[in-house]
Amino acid sequence: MSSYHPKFAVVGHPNKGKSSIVASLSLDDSIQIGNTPGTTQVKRGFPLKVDGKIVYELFDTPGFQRARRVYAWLEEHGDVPANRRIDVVKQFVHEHRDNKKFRDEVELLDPIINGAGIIYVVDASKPYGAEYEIEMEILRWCGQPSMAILNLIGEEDYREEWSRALGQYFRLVRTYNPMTAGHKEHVDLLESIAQLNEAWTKPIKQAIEVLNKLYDLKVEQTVSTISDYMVKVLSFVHKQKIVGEEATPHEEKVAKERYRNKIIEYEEREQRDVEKIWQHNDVQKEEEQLNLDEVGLFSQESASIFGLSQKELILTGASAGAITGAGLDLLVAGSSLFLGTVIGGVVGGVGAMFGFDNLYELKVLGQSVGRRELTVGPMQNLNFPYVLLGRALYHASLMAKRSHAKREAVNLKEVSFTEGVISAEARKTLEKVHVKLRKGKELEKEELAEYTSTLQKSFLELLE
Ligand SMILES: Nc1nc2c(ncn2[C@@H]2O[C@H](COP(=O)(O)OP(=O)(O)OP(=O)(O)O)[C@@H](O)[C@H]2O)c(=O)[nH]1
Ligand SMILES: [Mg+2]
Repeated sequence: MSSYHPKFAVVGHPNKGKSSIVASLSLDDSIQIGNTPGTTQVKRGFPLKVDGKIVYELFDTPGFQRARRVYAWLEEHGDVPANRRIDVVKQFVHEHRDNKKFRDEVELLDPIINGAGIIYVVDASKPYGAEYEIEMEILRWCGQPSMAILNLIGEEDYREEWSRALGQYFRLVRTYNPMTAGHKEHVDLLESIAQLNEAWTKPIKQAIEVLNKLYDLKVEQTVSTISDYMVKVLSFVHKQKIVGEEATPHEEKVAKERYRNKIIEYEEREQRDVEKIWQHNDVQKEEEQLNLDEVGLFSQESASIFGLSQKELILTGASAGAITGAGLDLLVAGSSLFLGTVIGGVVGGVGAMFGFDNLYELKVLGQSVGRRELTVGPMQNLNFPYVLLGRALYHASLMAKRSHAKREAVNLKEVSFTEGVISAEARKTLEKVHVKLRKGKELEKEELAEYTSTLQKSFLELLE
C-alpha cells in the first residue's frame, strides 16, 4: 500500500487560531493552544490516524515574525522564473536553519518546501491590513496549492474586505470556526480541500469516507456503552457479610455507602469511556455529582440537573406504575397521590416523605449466623433510570459535539434540555427494562436490542 498521504501546513500571523484549526481537523485535544502570541514555537506534524493508517497530516507552525526581512532576502536572491521560485525559498531555509532570527520562518516554511499544501489562517473579526500581503507573497513564492481560512475569533465581521484581498492570493477562501466546528463542518471543509489539487482529490475523498464511517462507529460505540452501563447500574446489588443475625445500623450505613459509591464509580467509568470514544482524552468537567439521596432524586435542583422537569419526575413515577400494574409501589402511589395537587413545591415533600429504604432494597440473606449477607439494591426508585440516562445522554452529546480545539472545562451543570431528552419511545423501553431489572430478573436478548435501538434514536436526535 502506498504511504502517500496529503500534508497541509497551517500558517499565518501569530495568535490567529492556527493551532486551534490543527486540533479541530486532526481530532487531537493535546495540541497547545494559548491566548498569547507565540504559543507554538516549533513546527509539528499531527497526523489524523484511523485504524492505524494516516489519512492526512497537518503541520502546526509558529506565526510569521520577520516576513518583511524574509521577503527582501527572496527578492534579492530570486531573479528567476516563477517555476523556480520554490528553489529560492528552499535556499533561504537551508541557509538560515541555525539562524535564530529566522527560526519561526524556517519552521513554518519547512513543511511547505517538503510538499505540504498551504492553509493560511486569518482572524477576520479584525480589519484587513496590508501588512499581511508580505506573508502572502512569501507563500505565493512557494507555488504550493493553497487556501485561506477566515476564522472569526471576535465579534466583528470583516470577511468581505478580507475575501477581496485573499482572493488575489488563494484559489479558495473559506470560513471555518475551529471552536464550534463539528463533524459536518469538518467534512464540508475537506470537500473544498479535495478540489484544490488534483493529487489530493482521491485521498481526501477517501478521508471523508473514512471519517464518516468513524463517526457512525463512534455513535454506535457510545450507545452500546450507555446501554451496558444502564443495565449494569440498574441491576447492581452490593453484597456484604454481616456478623450477627440482623444488620447493625452501622453495617447498614456502610453497605448503603458502598452501594452509592459503586454507582458513582460506574458513572465515572462510563463517562471516561465515552470521552475516549470521541477522542477527548483530557477533558476537565464542571459537574454535579450523581446524588443518590432520597431527596436528591426528587428535588427541584436535581430535576434540572437531570433534565427532567418537576412534572416529568412525578409523571415518570406514575406512568411506570401503570405498566407495573399491581406492582404499584409506595413511591408510585405517593406520586399519583400528588398528581391532583399543585405540582410546584410538592417535589421536595415527596422526597422527604419517603425514606432511604424505599429507594434501595435492603435484604439479609443466609442460613446461619456468621454466614449472613446484607444486600443493597437493585435500585427501586422509579425516577432513577431517567436520571442516569439523562445524565449519560447529555454528557455523551456534549462530547460528540465538542471541538478538539476547546480547552475550557465542559459544563455538565447546565443541562440545556428539559423535556424530550429521552424520547417517548426510549422512555417506554427504559421503563420495561427497569421493571425487570429492579426485580433482579435478566433481560432477553430482544428486549436489550429493542432498548438499545431506541437509545440510539434518542442519542441521534440530540446530535442534530
Ligand atoms: N472564540 C474563539 N476563539 C478562538 C478561535 N480560534 C482561536 N481562538 C482563541 O485564540 C487564541 C489563539 O489560538 P491558537 O490556536 O493558539 O492560535 P495560534 O495561531 O496557533 O497562535 P500561535 O501559536 O501563538 O501563533 C486562543 O486563546 C484560542 O482559544 C475562534 O474561532 N473563536
Ligand atoms: Mg499555535
